[in-house]
Amino acid sequence: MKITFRWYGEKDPVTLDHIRQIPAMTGIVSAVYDVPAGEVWPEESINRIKTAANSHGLEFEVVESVPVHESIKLGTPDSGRLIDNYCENVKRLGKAGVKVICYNFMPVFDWLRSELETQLPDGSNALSYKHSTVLSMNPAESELSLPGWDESYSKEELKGLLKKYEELDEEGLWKNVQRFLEAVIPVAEESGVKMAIHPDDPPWPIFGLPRIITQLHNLKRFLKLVDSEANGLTFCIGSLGAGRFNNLPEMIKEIGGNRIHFAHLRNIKLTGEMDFEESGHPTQCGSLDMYAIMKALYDSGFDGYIRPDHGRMIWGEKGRYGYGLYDRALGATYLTGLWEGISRAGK
Ligand code: DNO
Repeated sequence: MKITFRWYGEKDPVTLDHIRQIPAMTGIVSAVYDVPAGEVWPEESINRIKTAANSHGLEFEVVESVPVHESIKLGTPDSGRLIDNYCENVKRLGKAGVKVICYNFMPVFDWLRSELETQLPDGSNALSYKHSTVLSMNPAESELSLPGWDESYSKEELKGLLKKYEELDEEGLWKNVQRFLEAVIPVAEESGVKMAIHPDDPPWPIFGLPRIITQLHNLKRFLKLVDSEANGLTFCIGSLGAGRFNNLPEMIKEIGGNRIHFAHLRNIKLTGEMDFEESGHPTQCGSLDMYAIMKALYDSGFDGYIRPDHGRMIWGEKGRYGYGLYDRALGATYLTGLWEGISRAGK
């Protein structure tokens, strides 16, 4: 297991100097941020991230994310060219020493929260999700913005996209993800890269858009589409754990450590049937049993990368929602300690 930390590049207020001081940190998780989705990443840009990481004593072995262009998800006629570009990115990243690529197949919107600054009783701020608020939102008019979202669309383009998805049901999305995998996985195998799809967050359809990477049955179906170790998962417990129907340790056991290449480990507190707040990482702060989850990962033979995920804003920190330094750093040391306890006891 290697513990890593997400870094949003040169413009991130959290610097590589900060990250290297987090105890036991091995590397960064990053991406080329100035190339639009669907285009090929220049090798110089990839190598710049690697050089910056390495010069701070950190590795750059995990990319999050190489975005999948909406035309690929929709299966429109230009998707062939865009899939070729995707394959080229996989090759280039493999050449630069990247071992895992995280990506997602969520239509239009990436992760979603309804509140960005929910005040918790201890005075910290966290992201939260209230389903009734989301139901009342108009996605084409909302001003909401979260780190990692593709915001290159105008309001008109966004409306057009939403309309196109109305004609594509879940089975259509399955067909398009299969076509994507059939092209990309052989290239990943040749390039020494493992693909790791990120689950849909939250794990249910939003704004009438289909979502398929949501629960055990679907994850198993996904892994069988192309039955190769290079076709794997990012096991994001905050995403999957929002669904009360998901038993996370059981899912890890069923899937097996050889298909989980990356784990996003954070805690959430379930506050309603489909509502939750993000919390501090330790088990006692939220609804997820972090010990049972990490133990299941250990027992499954998992040997991939982990990272702390969204942190609360604590100690007056201001920054990217979910991606400040302090609470994620606390999360990292907690995860490192928990893993040490589990792995030593397992010997
Ligand atoms: C949220 C993240 C997501 C995730 C992408 C992966 O913080 O976990 O933005 O990185 O969906 O493609």
